[in-house]
Amino acid sequence: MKGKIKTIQIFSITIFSIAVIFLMFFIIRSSKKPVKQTETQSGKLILGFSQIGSESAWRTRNTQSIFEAAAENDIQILFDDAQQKQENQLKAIRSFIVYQVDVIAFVPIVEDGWDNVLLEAKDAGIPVILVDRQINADPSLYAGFLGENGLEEGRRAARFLVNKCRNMKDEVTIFEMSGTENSSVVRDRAKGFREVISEDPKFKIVHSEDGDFLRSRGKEIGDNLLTKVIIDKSVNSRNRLYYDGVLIDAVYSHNDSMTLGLLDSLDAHGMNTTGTIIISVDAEQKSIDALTKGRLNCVVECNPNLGPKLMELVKEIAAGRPIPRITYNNETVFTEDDDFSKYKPRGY
Ligand code: GYE
Repeated sequence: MKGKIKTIQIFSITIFSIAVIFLMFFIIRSSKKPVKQTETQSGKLILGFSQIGSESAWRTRNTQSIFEAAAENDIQILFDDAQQKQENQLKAIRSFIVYQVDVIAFVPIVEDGWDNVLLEAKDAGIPVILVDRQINADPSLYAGFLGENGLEEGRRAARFLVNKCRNMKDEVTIFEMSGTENSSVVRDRAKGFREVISEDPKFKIVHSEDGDFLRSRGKEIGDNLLTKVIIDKSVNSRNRLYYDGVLIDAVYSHNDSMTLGLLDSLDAHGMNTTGTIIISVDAEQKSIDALTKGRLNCVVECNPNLGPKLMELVKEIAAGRPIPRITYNNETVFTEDDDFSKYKPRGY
């Protein structure tokens, strides 16, 4: 009997001490507040970054610039490539909120449809920075914008054309290749360009075609134009472009990828359109090379290197300090009149 009591005592003491250990464990655990894992674990800031995709050399360089600058600033990036789909960006931003990143930055592929997800970020207390493109939304839903001044880029393209055609009395016909529909950058590049050419009625945009910022689309547009030229025997010139039988004096392309696509098409048809003025935007190396070879007349720079400035803004906002509503990147214009020997490698 004594033995049995002893066993029961030992057994109950063991159970009791295990229970105590468990209890202590839970008390310790529950006393710990679920803090953002950044500060405690790595002490690093975490930036959730949603990129729209990799549709152009410009975009690829833009992404690289952000990763390089994050590494230099010891900022951890949660990165998402949305493959050109807004719904993927919305999903990515929601996952950043769940993860409780310190700051969210994203390139809005189009202008509309962001209010709800940005409200969720605001409710979660996570500041948001717009990168490269702008949106139509309640301004209180994001802290600021960093990127290009698309309006000024459009104006610069037009100013080159106006100057180039200053001695031309007759009508100047323009064929426009525009980028991703409903994106702020297309809205602004189109508006800035029209603002300047509208000062002289001789400038006429005969057609505007959406090439979605893609080289493949640029080639398609070129092929369509050229096929028409070849079929339509009425037009006798093989170094000029025509749209619906109308001679095109100038092409205004919203990005280099589409422009290079158009040059691909001209090459494929054995045509060199030295007679057509071609103006492009971005200034990637391949288009600067085409400019120096006389295949383009003007390239308006859009600077993809937004990384360093973005990390500055991320650190400011994470420290609870305000950032400017708008921060434009520095940009220039390259033209056929430049001293090409002064050109530096573009890096993209
Ligand atoms: O011009 C183009 C890219 O948003 C400014 O997007 C950017 C544009 C750039 O696809 O190459």
